[in-house]
Amino acid sequence: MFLLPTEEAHTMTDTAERKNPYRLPVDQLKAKSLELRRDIITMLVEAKSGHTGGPMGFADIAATLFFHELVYDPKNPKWPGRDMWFYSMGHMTPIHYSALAEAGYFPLKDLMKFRKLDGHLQGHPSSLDTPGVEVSSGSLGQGLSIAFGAAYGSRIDGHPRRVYALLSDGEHEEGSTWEAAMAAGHYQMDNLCAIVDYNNIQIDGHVEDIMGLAPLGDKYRAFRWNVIEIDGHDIAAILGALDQARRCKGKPTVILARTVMGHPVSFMSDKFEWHGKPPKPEEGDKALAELGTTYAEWSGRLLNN
Ligand SMILES: Cc1ncc(C[n+]2csc(CCOP(=O)(O)OP(=O)(O)O)c2C)c(N)n1
Ligand SMILES: [Mg+2]
Repeated sequence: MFLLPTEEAHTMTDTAERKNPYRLPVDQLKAKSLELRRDIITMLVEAKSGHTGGPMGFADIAATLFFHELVYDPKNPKWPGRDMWFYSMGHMTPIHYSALAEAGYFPLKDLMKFRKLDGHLQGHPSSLDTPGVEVSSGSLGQGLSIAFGAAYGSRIDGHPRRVYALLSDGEHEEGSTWEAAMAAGHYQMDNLCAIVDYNNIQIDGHVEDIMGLAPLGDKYRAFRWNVIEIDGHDIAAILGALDQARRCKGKPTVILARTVMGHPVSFMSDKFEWHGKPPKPEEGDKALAELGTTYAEWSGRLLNN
């Protein structure tokens, strides 16, 4: 039997209660994505370093995954019955950590120690330090291979879990992504779902100007994938795509989610300059005002929970 390194053999009891612990409806998922965005801005102002734009753009997808779709137990991160997700885009930690904290993996106040020496939330995720982080990442292009391996192992095990590879558009410039795509198509890995944060932005410009990906859907179809294209800010569409992916048999699914970097903050939206910098305090105030709160209110919420 194939075993993932830290896991014990699963039993029927381990997997019997497989469901998301929240299963929030659409309106509450929208509210949750707003909370995640407030967390991101607040923790980045406090940290004085980190990535703002990508995490903000991915908040609707993360809210839907963590508060409706993924199967996990925040009090038992290594529960053998869990789904697995891999943030291949390691720089997206602000959204990954805020979702983990809001889901109950660790206290919200830990977010205020993002990137600090006395905290456990590194700039890029470390599976040795942070509960809920399945694998360390940051070197782009590795996540789909890792997810493919986990999906293949789970299938050999007869485990009902689903495996999610959370990918960026920029990292499709890495050849290893395409090796994994080819393997997953060939092996008909229908327990694998990739979600691409298709914001058309990478570190210093637009993806189409630097190394064009289009037509990305056709490329995945050529590699024998089920392809779903959605607006990555439409929560009902995200739910529908995840459902369709779950029901697709004989093929892995890729959800190409069109997102806007920095969304919905006016002065961050679709600006590659916000890829890798935090808001200065006055920029944080402006962003939080657009998100309906203040730094004092939201940092107070984080520090007291
Ligand atoms: C293998 C590798 N090469 C380069 C980098 C440096 N890098 C970090 S983020 C990034 C931009 C990639 O674009 P995308 O992942 O789409 O990021 P977005 O700007 O949309 O958040 C790059 C080149 C890296 N982390 N890993
Ligand atoms: Mg991008």
